[in-house]
Amino acid sequence: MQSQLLWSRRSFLRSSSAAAACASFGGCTQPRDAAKATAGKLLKVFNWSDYIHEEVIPQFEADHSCSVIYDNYASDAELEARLATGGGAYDVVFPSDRAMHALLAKGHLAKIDKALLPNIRNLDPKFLSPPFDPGNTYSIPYFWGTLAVGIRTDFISHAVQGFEVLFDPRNRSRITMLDDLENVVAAVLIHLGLPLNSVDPAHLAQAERLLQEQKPLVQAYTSDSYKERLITGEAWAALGWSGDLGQAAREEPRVKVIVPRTGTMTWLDSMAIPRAAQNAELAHAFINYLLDPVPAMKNTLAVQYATPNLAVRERLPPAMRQDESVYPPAETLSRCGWLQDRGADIEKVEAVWRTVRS
Ligand code: SPD
Repeated sequence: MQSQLLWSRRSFLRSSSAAAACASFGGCTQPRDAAKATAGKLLKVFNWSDYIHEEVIPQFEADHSCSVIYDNYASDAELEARLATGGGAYDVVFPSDRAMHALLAKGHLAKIDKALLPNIRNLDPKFLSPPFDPGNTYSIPYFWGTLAVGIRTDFISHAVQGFEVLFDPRNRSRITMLDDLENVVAAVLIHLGLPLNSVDPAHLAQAERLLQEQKPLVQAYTSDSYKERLITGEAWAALGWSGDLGQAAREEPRVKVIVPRTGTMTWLDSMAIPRAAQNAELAHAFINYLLDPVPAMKNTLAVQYATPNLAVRERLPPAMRQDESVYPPAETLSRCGWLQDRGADIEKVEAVWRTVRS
């Protein structure tokens, strides 16, 4: 069957060096039997925007003689809401470590059959069996990254250390913040020198005060358009995720990505199969394909996030392997932290966000 694209809300990336870099792997390693079994089927994928190379889906369709519907989202909250209502009936989704807690607690994910994922051997063991999913029963690592800051160096020429630039009145109406309560509150707590997972009412009150003071400086709370705003110069400083900021810097060299040396939040997005998936077999084939070094290299070069795929990382062009905005030095990472599941206390963080966004 020819590639039958049923795209909706596509968000693909191209990277010029991908083809050359992939040649070194000598082609894809997809089991032939798997391709036969999935022929003529439909796969529904729900992924973050700008999180895949533009050739990867068409190539998977061609290899497996199947069709893919590929939809995008911009926040964990959107994914959680979609799975809660059963909308979309997706076969593969990409929750962050934080969302995994919520989705597992609500029973929204299906177990993964690792026997169907021979390419799992390409993953760096240090990303396997994360605390939120011991034994990778429900999730397989996709990319990891940091909460970072992007600036336009032509408008902000002084030295920037990290989050402080987001609260600088000189950048009034030129600042964008993620539209994501946990990420924003974590950034503010870190900036204030407080634990990023704190639910101490005094700490949260400080965070709320600062966010209220910052409000007149903020151009937009957005989890997807900040990349474009930095590229055009409409925004001068943005709180964002490292790879999206890296994509902006690739397009516009006056964008600089800063991973705060004081430490920041790290996160890991994984591939998972919803319990309501209609085609678990094809979902496994797709996950296995994304673990294959050829598509995984294309994706890594395109998205500018850090790969947990060792087979890819070892072959990255040195400039990217050594890029500290993608792979921060161990010293910076030692000061970083992950979002924790705060149980019912999350309501206190949500209350801060409600007040700020009202
Ligand atoms: N454009 C892809 C963005 C992926 C960001 N995932 C980050 C999750 C942090 N909670």
